[in-house]
Amino acid sequence: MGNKQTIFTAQQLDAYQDCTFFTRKEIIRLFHRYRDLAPQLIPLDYTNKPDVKVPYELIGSMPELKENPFRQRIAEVFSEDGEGNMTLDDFLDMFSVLSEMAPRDLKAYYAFKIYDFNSDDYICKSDLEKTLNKLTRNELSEDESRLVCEKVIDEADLDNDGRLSLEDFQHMIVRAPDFLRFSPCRVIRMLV
Ligand SMILES: [Ca+2]
Ligand SMILES: [Ca+2]
Repeated sequence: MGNKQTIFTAQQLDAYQDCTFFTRKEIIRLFHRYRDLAPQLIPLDYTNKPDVKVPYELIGSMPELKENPFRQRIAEVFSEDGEGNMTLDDFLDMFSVLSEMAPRDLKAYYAFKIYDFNSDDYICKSDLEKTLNKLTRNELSEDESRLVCEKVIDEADLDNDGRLSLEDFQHMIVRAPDFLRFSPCRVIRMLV
């Protein structure tokens, strides 16, 4: 036990560094945050890749997520099981994309997946309504919400198929980058 760091092998740390925007130090710090969520579940030795997950309830209660109306969708999108229960790899991926170092294109790609509630690779009107209701914390009436959604689709739907593909969405983001920031008032002002 003389080694300071016995959680990962050097190769594992290299791989994590390659797949995320984090330094070794940050990876180890995030590992400890991950483990602290469920110390009885998560071993301190990851060199043999333990097959364990932290349940969504604990992930969603983290300070970075607990105020975010999309926390459950975020966890679902980043979890391999699709239900928000996270392996360490899922967890590091999520924080990497949410970090300031992640490029806007990558954030937009994941925002699209998060807003695509039924995971059919399009944001349709009902996805957009759900997104809007979460962004505004249900402050819009049904009519207002429908109106905004129609307007968004009308403006962003470049190929006129009545729904937003990733490409449509990326164009919209370029014109209205604040959409990525999950800020209700700004989004509404911008869209209406
Ligand atoms: Ca969809
Ligand atoms: Ca379209």
